Amino acid sequence: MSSRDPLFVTRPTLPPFEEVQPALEKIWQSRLLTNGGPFLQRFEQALAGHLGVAHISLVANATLGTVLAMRQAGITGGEVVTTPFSFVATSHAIRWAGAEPVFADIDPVTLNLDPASAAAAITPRTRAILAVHCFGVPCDTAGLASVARDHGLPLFYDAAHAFGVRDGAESVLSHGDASVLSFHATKVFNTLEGGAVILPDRGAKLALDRLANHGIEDEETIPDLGMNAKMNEISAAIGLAQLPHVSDDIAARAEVARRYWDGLSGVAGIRCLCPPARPGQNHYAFPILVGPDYPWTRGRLIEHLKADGILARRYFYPLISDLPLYRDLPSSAPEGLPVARRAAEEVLCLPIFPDLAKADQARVIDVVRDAFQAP
Ligand code: T4K
Repeated sequence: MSSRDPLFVTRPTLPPFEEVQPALEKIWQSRLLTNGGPFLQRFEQALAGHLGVAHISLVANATLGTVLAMRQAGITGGEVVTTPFSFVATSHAIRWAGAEPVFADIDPVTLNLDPASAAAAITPRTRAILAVHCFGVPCDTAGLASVARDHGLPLFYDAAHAFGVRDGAESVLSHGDASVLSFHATKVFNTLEGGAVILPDRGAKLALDRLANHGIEDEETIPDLGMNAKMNEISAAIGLAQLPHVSDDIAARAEVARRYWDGLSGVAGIRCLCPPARPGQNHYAFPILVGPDYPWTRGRLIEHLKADGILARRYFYPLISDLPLYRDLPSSAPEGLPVARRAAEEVLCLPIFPDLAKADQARVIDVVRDAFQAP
């Protein structure tokens, strides 16, 4: 990328076109475009092997995958305890599943759902907990599992950001009653649009597959209120072609993260959320928290970056609980959620993607450091 182009917060990675072309030709010849075709079958198997998990259902996107993961577990109403510090799809999925979100506060270190706050938000109407591995940083999975177990609740993970993330020796996707990955264009691994639901057993996987195909069991038997959430054959073929490249992509992201860390971790008032030395990361994002000791406000930093063509983004501001759709819920009260509120005021995601040029990245670091030179 030339330094004259706008520098986006992310850029999709695509496999070399010639590696996808033969698959596209096969799809054109076979005219099998969707509904569980051969590329989907192959991709599903290859992905399970790559991620080290046994039961995967591919879906059209993570939002539908999350709705169906909850429906598959029998959620049709009541309340679901969740984090307000996420992309709006997390709470929208709860509403589409027929339940109401109840917001609990986040942990100040991970910015993920705080188990104690989640426990305090549980009422007799609670049907589940939906946590998010925000920016690919693992949640306190042991703490959340213990809360879920104590209250007899299913625990779901929005793992949209967590492709390939490991938590110790294990895939972070092996926790809970379902984890949902996003393969949207902006993610570490993309199929243009797409997603996957990781489930604990084959029965749950088959139930989710059926829900994603209108609830159809066979031509005459349609027992469930399903929907259309199927991944198509072109997305599956792109996924298959991406898979051999994703480890190199993550390694390239790790180098970008390392350079940000070297350039910014000592800057007064700036906290880098994801120290690159932490093992098992995928470096989906490079979030910084712009604190009171930094000379500029976050807004002023954004303006300075923009003036240099750098389009950093406030993921996630506003809090979901402050959106008109959700702000009248009792758990959205302004005096609640202090940690999430502060994170939303301070967070800024800097550009990160595998082929981010060193010179472009140096510009980002320079602008952040400029605050100490400017009058
Ligand atoms: N849960 C969480 C925690 C999520 O973060 C998300 C999605 C979901 C669930 C839902 O997953 P899916 O149902 O989508 O599978 C973007 C993405 O659209 C969204 O998928 C993502 N989270 C969110 C964090 O970011 P926007 O509105 O900020 O996207 P946009 O279009 O401004 O894109 C950001 C930048 O990426 C652009 O400035 C340029 C670059 N870009 C984007 C696209 C789409 C490209 O270079 N090429 C592209 O094709 O939401």
